[in-house]
Amino acid sequence: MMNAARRAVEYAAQALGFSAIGVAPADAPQGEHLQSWLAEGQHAGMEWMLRHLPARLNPELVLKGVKSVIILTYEYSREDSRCAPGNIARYAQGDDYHKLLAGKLADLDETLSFYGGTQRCFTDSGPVSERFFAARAGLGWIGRNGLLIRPKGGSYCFLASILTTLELPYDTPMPNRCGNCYRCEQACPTAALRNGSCDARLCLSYWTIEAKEEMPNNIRAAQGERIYGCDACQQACPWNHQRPGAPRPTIDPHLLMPAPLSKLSPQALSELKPEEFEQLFTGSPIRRIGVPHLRANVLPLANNNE
Ligand code: B12
Ligand code: SF4
Ligand code: SF4
Repeated sequence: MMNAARRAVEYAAQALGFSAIGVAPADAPQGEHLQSWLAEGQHAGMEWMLRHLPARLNPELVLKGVKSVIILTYEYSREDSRCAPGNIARYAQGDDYHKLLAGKLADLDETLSFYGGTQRCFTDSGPVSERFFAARAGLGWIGRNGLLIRPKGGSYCFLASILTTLELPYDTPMPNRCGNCYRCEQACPTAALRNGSCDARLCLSYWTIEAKEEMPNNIRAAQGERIYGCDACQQACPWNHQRPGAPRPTIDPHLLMPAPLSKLSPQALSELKPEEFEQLFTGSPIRRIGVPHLRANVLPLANNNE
């Protein structure tokens, strides 16, 4: 019966465009690393991470009776993220993935309900350690850049999670294959990576997206052309380099950069009026940072280009 539920959700996920699926037992995730990371303040200004801690350590608080955590991967663009206005991280070039994947997850929820399950679904939105469960579900390993690395797909993918009360057949974790490689650590412009983990206080992704406070000068000096997110520790990773003859994954066209954005200059982007910002970024993940933060990210580039 539960094998049938697993087959049904696998089949439905493939039809919805997910590239892989794995299942992990929902036992309390190993929390020592997360707790010491938080205790050291590496979450910077993301106070919500402290509030999420009890639920992170105990998935039962997220869904009563939870037995399994299903993790799905969804590919995003691998193209160089340099466009006219600057460097936008690959994952944020197209439509908002939270919304795109929410509809697909609702379909999978329905499939699992048919087999008697109760579910809660998330993508980058809930108190679930998505990378931990992805590795536990055998989809890849956690690299020195802190990201899930897949032997055939690298790290350019979103993770989505479904907590379910169904006890599905579980997958086996795979060994870490980073070996003696430290390219991600060496490529990080701010030395944010240490011992396989990223310190958000130093991370350009944090400063260009999440931070409510002004970017400190030492981080600003390392910003380069990045105006939203940072891909340096992914670009450096050999598992993300296209192997000759290997098939390229099909990317959902919703996740590609729209032409009007790719043609803007940093100057034009820094001078956007609120209504122009809305027009350009409605439906994009970039919208959430608002005009003042985007302007602050773009201004150094706009000034350089004058
Ligand atoms: C907070 C957050 C951030 C913060 C903090 C980053 C960080 N250090 O986690 C900021 C804003 C900086 C950020 C940046 C990015 N993020 Co982010 N982020 C998250 C979020 C919401 C939580 C991550 C978290 O819990 N961090 C706390 C640390 C301590 O946990 P952790 O590193 O995951 O460690 C766990 C496991 O590794 C494991 N573990 C157990 N024992 C041990 C022992 C050791 C020694 C280690 C190392 C780990 C370990 O347990 C830990 C706790 O559960 C997740 C979504 C989610 N709900 O999970 C997305 C998520 C991790 N982010 C994602 C992405 C894409 C990015 C960026 C690439 C975006 C960009 N291009 O700008 C960068 C990459 C930065 C990096 N190298 O990590 C994706 C990753 C996809 C993938 N292939 O792995 C996720 C999963 C979102 C999603 N659903 O797709 N992110
Ligand atoms: S996202 Fe950029 S700043 Fe953050 S850890 Fe990776 S390379 Fe460093
Ligand atoms: S760059 Fe090297 S060390 Fe870093 S995640 Fe990739 S394989 Fe691992």
